[in-house]
Amino acid sequence: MTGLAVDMLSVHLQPEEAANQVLFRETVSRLRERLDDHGVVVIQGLHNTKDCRLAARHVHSEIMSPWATFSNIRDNKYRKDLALPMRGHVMRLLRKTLSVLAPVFEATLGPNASLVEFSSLTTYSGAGPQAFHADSSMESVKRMRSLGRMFSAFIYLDDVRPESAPLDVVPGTHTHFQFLMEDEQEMMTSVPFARLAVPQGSIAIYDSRTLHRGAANTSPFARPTIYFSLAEQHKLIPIGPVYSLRHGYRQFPLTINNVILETIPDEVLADGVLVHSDLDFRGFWA
Ligand SMILES: O=C(O)CCC(=O)C(=O)O
Ligand SMILES: [Fe+2]
Repeated sequence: MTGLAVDMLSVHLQPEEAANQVLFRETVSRLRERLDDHGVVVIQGLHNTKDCRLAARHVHSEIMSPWATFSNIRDNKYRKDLALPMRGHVMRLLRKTLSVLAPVFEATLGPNASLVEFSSLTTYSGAGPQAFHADSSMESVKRMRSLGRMFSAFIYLDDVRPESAPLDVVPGTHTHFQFLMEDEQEMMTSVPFARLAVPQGSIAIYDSRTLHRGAANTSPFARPTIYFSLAEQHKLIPIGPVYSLRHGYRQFPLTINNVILETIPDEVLADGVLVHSDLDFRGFWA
């Protein structure tokens, strides 16, 4: 289902909120409610076309680099998952996103959540559907309570059409999917799901326990995204996700505030190597 299902899971920003990059208190509550109740929310109209295009070019240039190494995600033949350098247009987009959404993450994950993934996922024409899955799993409610809550957020750098690899989600599964018997889990993959065909500049945030998949791309267009994952601080993080983050950044416990306040040490930011986009963008996009 697209249309109505996407509307139910979406929060549209008021023009004033998008322009000032500050959310109204009611918007923060609405986003929190969706995340608590459905395990997924879409925010439309967060980023403008120019920022999305610049980030998409940056990602494309990184993917084309002969040194690019890709993370091992599900069904990755036509899906390229590339952990990103924390610089340039993609970093600006991350900073902008976290600055605006900080109150939402504070309300759901507590103060200053940890940044555990910063990556890009481009799904090319010809990709088949992934199997429905939850990114993290845990064996008991007790275990779930002791683990940190974790969200992943995809920023769509181009319009996502129903046939260009949208995210399919089964809302509300974050509370119990883990604890179903195997055949019950199987049944959950055949219930109606929401197909998040959303305009460029939207962001989808989902709980890592929510049942979802990357759908097929039968269109001629690639679906470029950047994504990040945040987890509650001072708790163990769930097992399951690929934790797609450049190796150098794993040495330092990165948080939302490090990104917003630009307090990541230079040696961590440098990550040891010159990246392809440094050459590509020199003097070109400045
Ligand atoms: O591509 C997407 O929209 C989702 C990808 C995904 O769920 C995964 O690789 O675990
Ligand atoms: Fe996933």
